[in-house]
Amino acid sequence: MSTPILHHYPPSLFSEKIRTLFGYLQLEWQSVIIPPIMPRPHLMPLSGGYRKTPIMQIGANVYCDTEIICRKLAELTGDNTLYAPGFVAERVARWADTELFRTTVALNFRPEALAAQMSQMSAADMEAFQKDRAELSAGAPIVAVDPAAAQADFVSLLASLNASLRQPFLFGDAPSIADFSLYHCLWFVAGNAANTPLIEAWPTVQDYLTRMQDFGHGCVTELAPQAALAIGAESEPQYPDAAVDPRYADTLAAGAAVTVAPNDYGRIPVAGKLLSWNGNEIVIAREDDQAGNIMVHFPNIGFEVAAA
Ligand SMILES: N[C@@H](CCC(=O)N[C@@H](CS)C(=O)NCC(=O)O)C(=O)O
Repeated sequence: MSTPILHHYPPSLFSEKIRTLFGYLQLEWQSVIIPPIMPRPHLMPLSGGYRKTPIMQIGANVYCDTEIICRKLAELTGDNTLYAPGFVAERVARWADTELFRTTVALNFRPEALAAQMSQMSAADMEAFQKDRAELSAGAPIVAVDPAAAQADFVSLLASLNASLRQPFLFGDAPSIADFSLYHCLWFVAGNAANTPLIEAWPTVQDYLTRMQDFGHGCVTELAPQAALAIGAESEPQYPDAAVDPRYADTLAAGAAVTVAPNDYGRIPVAGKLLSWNGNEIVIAREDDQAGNIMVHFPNIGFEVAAA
């Protein structure tokens, strides 16, 4: 197996979910640091236009969205703990990655939290960042929650978590996929100095955060974006095992020209030939001038497939 490559940037919370999973699974990986805003000229040839962060690459196979990245890492390592609690853990993970994520973004948009963040950014960088994120959400704002309501919601979450965590992780002695999704949201909030008083009131939650943080980030080496693109171009993609399941694909058959896009924000369609579609995953094949033959993997959940 070639080493997983993660295209990410340090403050990205969804990237922290994967970095911590690398730590838990004690994996070796290569890190490509991308800019927090577009353009990303060495990454787009690999992803076909998908622009959320992070993106994982294994040779000429490219994984978009942490849902499918986590499944791939569990499969690669033969891990049998992450998905062991089943339905409930998968649904808690989904809730954290969508609803709780939006609450935490709203929380970090409180004036005092924005001021703490902005103190590390120049006015020009802040303006470029806001313009980029407006394009990302394309008229459908990610933050639709009032900051004060987000704070009230978040404090009640902390109180409930603090009172109910009686074991090291949400579903027992080993972490499940739900812990990694909950953790990256808590990490994002805890990383803003304005939120310190919110978190420090809850010792059990703090211990939980420390337990997750102690997994570290695995064994990482740096890689230049150009080198990652060259790896994609030089590698042959690995074909998926699963076929196109008509229960998901409806009228679309293997080989159909399709586009795949997230159904929330950053709805940039990626075009290719449908290879595989099952309950967990959609895979398309692309031919790219710079990256060569690439297979792009998306989760079944949160994405829309259309005939091209
Ligand atoms: N559902 C996606 C969400 C990813 C996401 O929203 N990531 C943020 C960064 S933490 C993002 O893409 N921001 C815009 C960007 O980096 O271009 C996943 O699980 O990977």
